[in-house]
Amino acid sequence: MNRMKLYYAPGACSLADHTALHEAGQAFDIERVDIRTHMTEHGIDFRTVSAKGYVPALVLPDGQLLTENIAVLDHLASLYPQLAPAGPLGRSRLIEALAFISTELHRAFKPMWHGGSERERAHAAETVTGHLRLMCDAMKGPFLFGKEPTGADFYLFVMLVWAERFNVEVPQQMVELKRQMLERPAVRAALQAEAPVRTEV
Ligand SMILES: N[C@@H](CCC(=O)N[C@@H](CS)C(=O)NCC(=O)O)C(=O)O
Repeated sequence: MNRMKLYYAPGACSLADHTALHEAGQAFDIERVDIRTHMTEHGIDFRTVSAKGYVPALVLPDGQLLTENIAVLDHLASLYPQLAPAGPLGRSRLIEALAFISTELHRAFKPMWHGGSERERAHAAETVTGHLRLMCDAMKGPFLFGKEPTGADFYLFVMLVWAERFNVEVPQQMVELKRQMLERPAVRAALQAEAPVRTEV
């Protein structure tokens, strides 16, 4: 059977999907994308793979392409239930968290990645810290939903790596979540495959 194949860029949000694939424990393929030139490591124009031109993009075993972190991480949770919280509302809670991370937290970093003014970057940093505090208030354990991380925690981890990179204030619970993440073999494997990515605590 064909394997899934993830198109990723080092340290980008696709690190969440990459980590989830490692947590799932099934073999998969990866291909690096340079998001400035849109060329892949095999010399293919990535826009011929995904017209959106951004990562993550996951090619499924039947050849279909799945994009958007929310959809990719939810699909992986449908295949590997350990990537979602348990219980009847588990998948809905996962999507709720993924949507918040994608549309509020991830989006808030835009001025930092895309040359915002000092004022815009300061405002963005405050927004990120505020969103992280909100998430802390709802945390059910060391990870968002308890003792074990889900796909949402892997996405959150990427946001925490970015927060570190841009010197954004992070609540202590989130510092601890990031530290625990860095001990997980799946996180280490994804980071090693994507190296170099700065992750200092
Ligand atoms: N809506 C997309 C956004 C993905 C996204 O922002 N990807 C960034 C990396 S974190 C990217 O590939 N940017 C390159 C570009 O937009 O050309 C999702 O949630 O998956």
